[in-house]
Amino acid sequence: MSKTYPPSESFTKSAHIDASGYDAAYARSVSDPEGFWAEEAKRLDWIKAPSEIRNVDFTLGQVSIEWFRDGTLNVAANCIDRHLETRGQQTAIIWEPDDPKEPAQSISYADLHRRVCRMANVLESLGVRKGDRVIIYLPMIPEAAYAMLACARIGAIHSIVFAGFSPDALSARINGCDAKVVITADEAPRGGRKTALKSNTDKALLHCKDSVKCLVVKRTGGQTTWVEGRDYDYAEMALEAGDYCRPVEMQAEDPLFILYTSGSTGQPKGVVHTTGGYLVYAAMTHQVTFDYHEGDVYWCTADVGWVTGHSYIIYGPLANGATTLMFEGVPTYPDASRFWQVCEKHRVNQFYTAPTAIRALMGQGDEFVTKCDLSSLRLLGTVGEPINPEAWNWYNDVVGGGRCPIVDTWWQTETGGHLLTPLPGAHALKPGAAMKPFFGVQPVVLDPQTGEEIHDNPTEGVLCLKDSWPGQMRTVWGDHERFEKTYFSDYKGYYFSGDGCRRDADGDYWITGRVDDVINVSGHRMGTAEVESALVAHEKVAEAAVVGYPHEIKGQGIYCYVTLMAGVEATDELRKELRNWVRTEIGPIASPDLIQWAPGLPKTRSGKIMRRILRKIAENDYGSLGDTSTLADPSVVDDLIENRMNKG
Ligand code: 6R9
Repeated sequence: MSKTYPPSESFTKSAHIDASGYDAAYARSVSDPEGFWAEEAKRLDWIKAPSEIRNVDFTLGQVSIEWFRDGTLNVAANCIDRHLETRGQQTAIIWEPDDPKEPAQSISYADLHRRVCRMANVLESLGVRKGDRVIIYLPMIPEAAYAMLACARIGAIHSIVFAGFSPDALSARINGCDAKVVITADEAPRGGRKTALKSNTDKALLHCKDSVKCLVVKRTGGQTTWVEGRDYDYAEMALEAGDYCRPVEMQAEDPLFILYTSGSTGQPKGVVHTTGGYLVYAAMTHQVTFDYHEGDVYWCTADVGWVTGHSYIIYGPLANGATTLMFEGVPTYPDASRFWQVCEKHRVNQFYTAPTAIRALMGQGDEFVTKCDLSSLRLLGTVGEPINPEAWNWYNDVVGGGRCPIVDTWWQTETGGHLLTPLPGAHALKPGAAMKPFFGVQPVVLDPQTGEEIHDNPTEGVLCLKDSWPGQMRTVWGDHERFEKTYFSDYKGYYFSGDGCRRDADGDYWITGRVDDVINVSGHRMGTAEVESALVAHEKVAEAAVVGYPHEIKGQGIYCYVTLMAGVEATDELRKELRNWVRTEIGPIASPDLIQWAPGLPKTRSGKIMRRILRKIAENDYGSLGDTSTLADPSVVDDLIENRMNKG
């Protein structure tokens, strides 16, 4: 049994939820979901309070998910207006620019109200009305938040395209949701470099309807070309725009946003989230998971281009009247100390990031962390992928100084908010475990072959959800059939997450990764994450990705791509050493068959390793790599192909 980390007495004392509080509230949330969520809905200011709480059907062919159906509200009014009286002068958003020499900004709730109203009026003057779609293609600047909230204010549906995406990806999304307006900036500074967003948008718009308008925020003042009658200068228009714009009354089930996300097949899907349920869920999870208290400074390092940025930089925190930090830059610019310097500078209390960032920083040494004053930190969080125990321990010891609980939050674009996570004042943490269901969430482990629920512990299988929660996606934009097929057809009557998981003897959940990443070696099923975790536990390994490849005798063999720590020599000796290392860490069945030195791994711009590509290379099938254009650095693929291990 590995070490567990119970919450400290002092943390539990002031926490929103302690252990018995969790047990009681969880039990109620599943035995009386109507009563539970009717109560939780009161977190929001409704124009008309809902009387119908849930209408849910997971039956294939008639999947339908509705929460708070007859309620009406406005998301922007909930995130801004209702705070004005009590905290108008409190900082809503701290903005920290890419370049630390540029001053940070503090935007109060009163400022935010004015800015969002102006942006809303600008959008209205461009013809945007309730139900219209607006694409947001911006850097991590305050205008991105204004744009989101301005859309919500007038009932327009936003769809954010991460600023790292190409013109092709952008035009596909503009056309996919038939957007009226694209909001962009001249350039996006990141890590000391600049991406020419306006010029990308110009290219994208060549493939879109002529009627699409382009609203341009000037971030750097860089050179742009201008198309009269199509392009509009945001700063100029905002000067003219009025300071007030009335929030539109929305139905709870009116769409709030669309966010495109990739699945295992086909083109990215437009995940649709709606107004009432999404906001209740984002607000509640933000408060409870991060144990957010009035006055705290909270920082989520994600980009608003991903769901984490939607729920946990903007909507959840602002609905709670929090101070939320928006960071334009990257963890390693100007150097590997930047995250910690920002924490020190703004006295951050809760810090939420991704394991990939933790691993990258861990490889740079402790000094970058220890030279900063991190005494303000009270809680740490991770999201996006399983965290290996070494990274967890480093995060805990070096960043958190052993004082800060770590919430390992498992969720997806599709889920709107956290589904599995420890609650920091309630649960004894286990490094690498996503632990417990959030309130109202009913995870089940299914046998992937039979689709039957497994009730005994410990166990392992595919992770499904048996019932709905308010933050669940409602449909795929324009393609409800695809929604049903993707999530409700493999296991009838359940929402299928696409992830595998383990439930230990205590009933705690451990995500083992996407089920398409599970490999079967000599009849033994193994999570590639397990082998990866073992490899990165070795002091010379910075990062590793493991996939299966066809093996004559074993069925599948284990193929490892390994990135070494800076300065470590790649030798055959070291290969042997690593193989033995994994054998002793996990057992002989996990012994790597092939180890390829990888100077870089193919990652999406959000930092997820693209295992699909690594599998193809390992399988000798690199003729059909598929779309590599969304990779952060497509050139790493060529190097991997060149140096593939089992040639011929
Ligand atoms: C929020 C987000 C979703 C996929 C998900 C899973 C992986 C996310 C995780 C995790 C292990 C965690 N994932 N959180 N795996 N532990 N705490 O990341 O959304 O980009 O849609 O990705 O990410 O595989 O299915 P999204």
